[in-house]
Amino acid sequence: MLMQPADERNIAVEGTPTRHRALLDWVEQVAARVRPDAVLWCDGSDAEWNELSDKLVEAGTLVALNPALRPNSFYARSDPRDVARVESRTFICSDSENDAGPTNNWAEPGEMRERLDGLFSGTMEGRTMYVVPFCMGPLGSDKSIIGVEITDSPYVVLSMKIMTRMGAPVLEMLGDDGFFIRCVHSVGMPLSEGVQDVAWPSNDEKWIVHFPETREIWSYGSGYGGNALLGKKCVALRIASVMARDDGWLAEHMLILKLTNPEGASHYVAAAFPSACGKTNLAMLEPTIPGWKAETVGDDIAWMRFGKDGRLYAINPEAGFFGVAPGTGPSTNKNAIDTLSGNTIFTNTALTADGDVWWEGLTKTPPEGLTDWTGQPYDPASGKPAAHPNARFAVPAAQCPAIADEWDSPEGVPISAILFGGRRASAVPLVTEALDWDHGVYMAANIASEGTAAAENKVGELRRDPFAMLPFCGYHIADYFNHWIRIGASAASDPSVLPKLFLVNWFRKDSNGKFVWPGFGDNARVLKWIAERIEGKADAETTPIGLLPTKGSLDLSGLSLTPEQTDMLLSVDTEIWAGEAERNGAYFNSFGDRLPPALKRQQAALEQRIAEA
Ligand code: GTP
Ligand code: SPV
Ligand code: MN
Repeated sequence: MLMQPADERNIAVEGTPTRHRALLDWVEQVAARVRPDAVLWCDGSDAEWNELSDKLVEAGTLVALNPALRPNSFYARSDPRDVARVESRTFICSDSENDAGPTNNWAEPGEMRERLDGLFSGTMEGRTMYVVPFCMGPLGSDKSIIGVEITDSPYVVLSMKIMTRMGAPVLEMLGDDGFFIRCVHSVGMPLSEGVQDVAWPSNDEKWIVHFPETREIWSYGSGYGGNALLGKKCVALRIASVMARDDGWLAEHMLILKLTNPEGASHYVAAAFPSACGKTNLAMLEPTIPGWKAETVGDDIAWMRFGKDGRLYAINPEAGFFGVAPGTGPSTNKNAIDTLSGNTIFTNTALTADGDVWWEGLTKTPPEGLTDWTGQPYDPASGKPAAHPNARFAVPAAQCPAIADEWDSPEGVPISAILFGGRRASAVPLVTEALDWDHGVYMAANIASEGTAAAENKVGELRRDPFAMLPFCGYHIADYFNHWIRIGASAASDPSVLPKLFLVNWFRKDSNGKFVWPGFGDNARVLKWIAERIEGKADAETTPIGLLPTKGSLDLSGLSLTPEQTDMLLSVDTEIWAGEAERNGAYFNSFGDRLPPALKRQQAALEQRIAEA
């Protein structure tokens, strides 16, 4: 850790850990605007972690958890107004409004820069400005992308150490003139004369701003998750999706898992589900079917490029999991529970009397003497949850007992199947295989999902979330659809090994509002069918909406589903699907001429198949 007092801040080569002139100049420029008390270059060392965590415990931002129960772990309570991503405050400031498209907020870049100049002017007064070099992807991989986040939040620094490869090795990889993405973050609470700091500084005014052409991010006012850990959603999805469009690859909101059958043959599978719709859980699942094994490669983001052999290879650009705590328990996701044994930062869970964390779903009943996420003694009779529904853990990926050996392989893993899904109480079957690549793109473009606590939209309300990328695509979503169509036809791909595409839905509900499918470890049954489809071993029935498992080809042995329940999971109601198709068509029409012709053809073909059924 290298400290530079502001008054001696000659950001020359000497005294700084890099000779990268453009980086040094930029750090100096930002410092001149935000006017911190000191500038600190983070090296990512354990000593730095200890120093910062001690400081945050002293300041009351972090509670050190009971080391006998959870060593080197900490607990933070955010400001209750700063608990999730803020999509309404997230902007894509492309030069042209049309390039941001109808699903992003856009502002004129010049005007936005002026506004940011004002907001960031003096925003770090009284604070330390941390310079955090980070690498998305394995160190030394030609598939990785380097960023540098300037932040005034030590909580962000600690979280970045968990979630990314961070510090000195990254500067080394960057060299004297390497490319890096510029990320500036401030909680937006300068400690001017007389201002007393608070445990979780933030600002009611929030701006999460991306300049895709210059690959820049400016984030103001929030200290939380995807708003503040800029390597994650801002770099690895919004900016990376633009870079991927320009360079012919894919940056996606997807988990990656390795599935091995009883004979020892493996397939790698990627899956895109909207926020809080089951990626972490599927990435860590423990199959309930004998002999099958699942291992984790990534739980939230996948970058995929064609290899020389024409296969699509995926890397997980992250180094940690920033997962939803509530609902995570020994019976639903034991691997996650075991991952969290130490070195973890928890945010907005409840705190137990003996200095550990708790959330709904960890145990059946809450222990006595809980403090809830707002800091109040918890009253189970209140009907309110003790943990915020979007309470999260940040934990190193390497700690996961199910982590695959190749999780940080610089080449990535070859993908055999890509799943898309969402929360759909009705209509959508358990699993549907696409008829071909373009049909899969059509299905993914039409994903809709019931809202969750991970974002601002109403919980339970159905919203379109194409490819689970609605909040994360850094450009016009219809151009993104077209990019996917082009990837399928890419000269770099070998069509015979292009991943097969599937639509899945774990969230079908019966008339009593109960989930019909047991989910979690039993999702391995669906993965088994998918693996057997890839190998040409399992049967499928052609329906107007795609290929469904035949009765008998999906392994339901040992489950106590009634025939009606199985039927509900595995049948297609053409009347309901006529309505779905109509709504898809209306959704597509909202993109006008920008919608790729291939998707117009898919729309017409679906309508025709339903009409003929
Ligand atoms: P983000 O980190 O926001 O991107 O979320 P995620 O997609 O990783 O979701 P996660 O796996 O954390 O799951 C979110 C919620 O969905 C939790 O409450 C889980 O218990 C629940 N869930 C996950 N898988 C299943 C499933 O198969 N069936 C049911 N019924 N619920 C599930
Ligand atoms: C999501 O909302 O998809 C997350 C959490 O993974 S956050 O990092 O806050 O975006
Ligand atoms: Mn996510």
